[in-house]
Amino acid sequence: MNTSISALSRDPAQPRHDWTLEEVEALFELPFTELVFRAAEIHRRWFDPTELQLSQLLSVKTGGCPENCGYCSQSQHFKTATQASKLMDPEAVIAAAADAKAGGAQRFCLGAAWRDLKDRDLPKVAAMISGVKAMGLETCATLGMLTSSQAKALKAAGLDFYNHNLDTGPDYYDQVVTTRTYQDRLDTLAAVREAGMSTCCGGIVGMGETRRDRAGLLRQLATLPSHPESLPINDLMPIEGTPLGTSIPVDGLEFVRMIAVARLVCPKSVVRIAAGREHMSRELQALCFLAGANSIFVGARLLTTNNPGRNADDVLLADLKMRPVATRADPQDPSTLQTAVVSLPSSESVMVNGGVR
Ligand code: SAM
Ligand code: DTB
Ligand code: SF4
Repeated sequence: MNTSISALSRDPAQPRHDWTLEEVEALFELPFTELVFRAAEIHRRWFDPTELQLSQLLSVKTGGCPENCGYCSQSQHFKTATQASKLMDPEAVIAAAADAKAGGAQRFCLGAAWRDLKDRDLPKVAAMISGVKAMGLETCATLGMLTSSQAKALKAAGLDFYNHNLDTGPDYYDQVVTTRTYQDRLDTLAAVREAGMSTCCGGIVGMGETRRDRAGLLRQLATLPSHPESLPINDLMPIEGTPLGTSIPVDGLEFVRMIAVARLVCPKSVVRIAAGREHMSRELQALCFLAGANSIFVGARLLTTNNPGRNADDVLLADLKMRPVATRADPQDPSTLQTAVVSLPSSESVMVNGGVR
């Protein structure tokens, strides 16, 4: 088969790992309606477009971080309004997780303002994870860099997902943070995959990057050995006192393009509108869902900043006739991740990322 015929016969819904930067940039350049339509089509091949995955964050150790990420309220390099605090006790974390579950969260994500996890903190963190897991919630943590043995210990404690963002494209990275390298992030992601956990990995828009940098981030995610199971796209929450606190916001339509291209290059990933919904209209969020976003953070707080909160989100979901996705029995059990064919009321058959339905 010659190249042009094999390219024509390629099913765009099948994940690829050989994306070039030029191909990803070309998707961004499509007419807006064409891009959103294509992304919506691919979304329906793997997911029910009326379903949303709901995660909730808790900052279990706030502030005082030695890294200098230019967007972050928790870096000790910048003077911000965020108060530093010590690592929480597992009992308090488990109580917060119970509240989150009662409020409808499906996954609970522990965030710590660390450059890397220290072995001395592992027992306390492991107790938090196993307590949250025992409650029937999916577990996620974001604790900075990990060694392979730490990743294995977290997995053994019951951790399903590890969040570690690449933040931006490789060429813009050193404009955002200089205390670690892109390769450091890739190494931790490799340790997480090798330990058998799912990865949650994405980035931030609105840090002064170009569209090429945004395409560079998505290309990087799409060429990882396996696509992230969760792909968060954060719209910068500007923090007074940080170098990026006065960045010019990204236009809403460009944010939708970012979501749509993420959906096209990582067709089976759960794409999250992460930070930034606080300053997005309901219509903009709806457009993101049309373009392939199928996850949000719920709860009134992210880590140190605000989020819409339960009442606004309940109304939004009701008005859009969307509902929480049925939680998988075990995200680590490959049999629950297999795709299944389901019928929509229209009798149109679609492929969805299955599990208990
Ligand atoms: N210290 C760990 C790390 O950096 O991996 C975990 C916590 S860190 C706050 C988690 C992620 O939140 C960052 O990688 C970044 O992508 C996102 N984030 C942090 N501050 C943000 C902000 N002001 N606006 C949008 N996203 C932000
Ligand atoms: C992700 O991609 N975004 C979350 C979570 N993963 C850890 C964090 C958003 C933080 C927003 C700023 C704040 O609340 O401090
Ligand atoms: Fe530290 Fe994470 Fe904030 Fe960077 S993003 S300063 S590593 S808490």
